[in-house]
Amino acid sequence: MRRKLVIGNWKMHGSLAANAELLAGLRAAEPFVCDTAVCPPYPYLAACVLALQGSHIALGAQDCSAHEQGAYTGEVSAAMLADLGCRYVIVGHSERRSLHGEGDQLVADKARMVVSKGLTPVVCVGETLAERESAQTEAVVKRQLSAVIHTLGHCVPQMVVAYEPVWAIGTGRTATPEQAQAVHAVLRAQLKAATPHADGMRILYGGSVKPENAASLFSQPDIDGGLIGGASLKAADFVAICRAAL
Ligand code: G2H
Repeated sequence: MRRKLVIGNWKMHGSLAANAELLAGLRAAEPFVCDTAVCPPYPYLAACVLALQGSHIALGAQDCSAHEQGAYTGEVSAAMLADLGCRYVIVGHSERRSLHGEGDQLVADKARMVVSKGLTPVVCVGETLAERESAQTEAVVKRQLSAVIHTLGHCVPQMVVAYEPVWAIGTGRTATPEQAQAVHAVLRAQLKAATPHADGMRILYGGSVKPENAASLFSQPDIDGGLIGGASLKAADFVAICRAAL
């Protein structure tokens, strides 16, 4: 039995005041039946650590460098995120892949760096609309996950996978529970071929998850929670989504 996990990806939103209000709203709703985490922008992580003291809501980051340390202006290392108290690091989000040209091997290298610092990479995979419409969905997500599987080796069970169809991200267009489950089953099978621990691994769904559609998505056998963007910015919505993750 996998415990569900709901992660808020705040993307490039927030302010000190808005974050404090949001976290206070989430803390007031604790405890949750699922595991929960929030991923604020880097500059707010330290303040969020303090705001989450004594809470079961974990902290994550939205990205990290594939490098250990060094002359990489603007980059943030996985070691720094561990130092701050992060538990999760999102890697390979489609916005990183499409807007910053991140390829499969770079994403895999980031995941390996995250694992090496004792943190959990949340590895995002997903197809574009053109790829779905040309029946490439399975091939694309398998290719993306394969790079990470080969790079992590025996550490594969330490990652969380997030399936985020690009056409459903921030568009208000959600994959149906059946569409999402079909891809999650493909990913589970791929993990099973790589590790005997695949049944214990969590595969999250992301892409316009809202309070209204969360329960039907989370009721699918291979959907183990969600990576939530827009709806994670309002405490009431994020709380409702966490409560749907039974
Ligand atoms: C997908 C998701 C969070 P949203 O990017 O990672 O965002 O829920 O706004 O589609």
